[in-house]
Amino acid sequence: MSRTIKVDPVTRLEGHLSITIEVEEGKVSKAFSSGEMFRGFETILRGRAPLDAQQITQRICGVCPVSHGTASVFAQESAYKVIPAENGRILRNLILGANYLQSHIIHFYQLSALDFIDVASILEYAGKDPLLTQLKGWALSQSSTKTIDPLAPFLPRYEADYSPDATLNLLALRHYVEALEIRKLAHQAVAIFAGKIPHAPALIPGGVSTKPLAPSLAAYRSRLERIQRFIDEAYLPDLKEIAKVFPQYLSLGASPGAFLSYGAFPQKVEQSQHLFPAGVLINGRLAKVDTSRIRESTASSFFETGPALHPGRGETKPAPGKNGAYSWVKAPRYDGIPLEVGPMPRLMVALASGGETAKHIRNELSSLEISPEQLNSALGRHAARAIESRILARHLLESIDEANPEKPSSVDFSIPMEGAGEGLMEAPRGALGHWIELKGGLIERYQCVVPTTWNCSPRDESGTAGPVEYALEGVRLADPENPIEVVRIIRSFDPCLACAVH
Ligand code: NFE
Ligand code: MG
Repeated sequence: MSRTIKVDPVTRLEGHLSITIEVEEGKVSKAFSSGEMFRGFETILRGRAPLDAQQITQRICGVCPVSHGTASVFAQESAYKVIPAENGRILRNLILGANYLQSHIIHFYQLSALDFIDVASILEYAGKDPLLTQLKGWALSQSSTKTIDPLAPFLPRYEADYSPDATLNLLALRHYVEALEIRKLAHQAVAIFAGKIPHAPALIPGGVSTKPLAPSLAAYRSRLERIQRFIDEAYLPDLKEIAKVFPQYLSLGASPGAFLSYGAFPQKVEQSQHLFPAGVLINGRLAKVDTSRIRESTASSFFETGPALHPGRGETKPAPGKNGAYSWVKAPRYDGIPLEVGPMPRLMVALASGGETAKHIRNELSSLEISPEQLNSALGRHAARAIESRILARHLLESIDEANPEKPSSVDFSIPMEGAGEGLMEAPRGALGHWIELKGGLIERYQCVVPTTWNCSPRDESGTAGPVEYALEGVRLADPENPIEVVRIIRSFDPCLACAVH
């Protein structure tokens, strides 16, 4: 007998996602991923001055504004034919890098850890750790009457096979609280060179508008060192312990094995080399990224149906209530293939590319006792975020000294009346592209293809499911009333629907 289950909204993620699954004989037979709202940034940008774009697109998201600002200045630099200043490249990497770290840490502790560890352990806590005592006191204070469950602040949650290891639960909960402080430091590190966060004003075509002055560099370094300690002493060890308790999630939730990375953290102003390299990896075969192969399908999306278009020619024509549509997310495809994007695909592309980063990834994987193949799984995605954080923190600390306080952080440019540009970068959640077209000195067309647009895409015109949909199909549910397996797999992608629908 088949039944339909709707998880709506999926909580502990950004934006409005609902997932509908069909369950047959205890297994997910079909999954449908729906972005539940329209935002219209691509429409808002039409007819505006081009320099508005890096400010307006940052409002797509409060979690990854730096990424949209960066993709926008890359798109404009490509349209204006300008190469940014070397200091600009370095400071952009420092800004984006600190934003990655806050994003990965909050995703693991605040958004995902409670899928695995048992938060109920806090009620039994009788020790003297101030953070845990505070957390227990807070939980109890929120439910001071006898009729309210003492776990109320953390409810509702599915009844599930949470970790039975009280020591692990309490340690992870301690880190849950500590992570908030770490995140604050990461935000401060971003703001030192970004001007403020969220929505960084300092990102401009040609570079950044702040300078790498010695006190700023020192302020950044001290915060990064503290964040690095947390990654090494809490994030990676907690991940390793959780993987020991839930080994099945090192295979559950795999996507078809087709990955994209545009390349993260350019090591040259020409973007010819990245800390995490660019590439398309399909069934183990690595190729150069060729964006002319990208098309966005609207077959199952609430947009007018037409031929799937390249984003450089893309259109945004909402069609609410369209027959057969079930999502406000478009469906990007590469040669017709849905690609998964994010930290795990970045590591997969880096491993296939070889070189220094691949060596670091292999070392980290072996300390976690995870094989490269196991990365394509729910816990593998979490492991990829932790590994990426560690490699990135080390790299950022090394690159602080490359900034030169004596040199400018940006170069001048002029805006042509006509032109077009493509800005490709890696946001924390994966490959992000902005496409801009200018006419009469104003924005004629602006299109974004966003990480969660790839991952949470609905079916395309040939009926092929998106990566999240695919990852859910075939999964066995221990208790369909409590589909914990489903949310563990969805959250492993770190979806941001606010971004996906833009
Ligand atoms: Ni709103 Fe974002 C990142 C971008 S995700 S969080 O990372 O771009 O689709
Ligand atoms: Mg778009």
